[in-house]
Amino acid sequence: MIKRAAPDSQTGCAGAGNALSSMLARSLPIGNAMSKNIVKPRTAVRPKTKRPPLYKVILLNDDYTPREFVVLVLKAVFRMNEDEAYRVMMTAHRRGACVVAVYTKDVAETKATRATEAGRNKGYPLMFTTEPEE
Ligand code: TYC
Repeated sequence: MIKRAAPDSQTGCAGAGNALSSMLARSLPIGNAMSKNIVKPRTAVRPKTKRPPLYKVILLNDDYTPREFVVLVLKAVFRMNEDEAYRVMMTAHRRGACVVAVYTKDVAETKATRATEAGRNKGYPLMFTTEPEE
């Protein structure tokens, strides 16, 4: 007789033992003492599927950075094509700010820093910030 441990109350992984049980049953001769009292371990393996929190990169408008330079930076750092970059630049220009893209915290901060530094290296006040999404 094959016993199964109680299903894990946190995961509800009651069915996970089926493959193991039938494998053991097949590999042992019927009536063999080894086929008795096989207990599935209670520690069910729970796959980690939680997604990391995401951060927005935000482009801020200013009165000095040339439009073409903003487009250049958006293409280089955020891998945008000409049309995407132009639209994002114009949205920031008209509304004061525009969400450029969403990444994990590390990637968002690295890209915002690189893009801001690209402006600073040319003497422009171009600014990218990050903030948690929602
Ligand atoms: N407002 C700038 C100009 O008129 C262009 C610009 C657009 C600068 C967007 C920054 O995020 C920005 N030259």
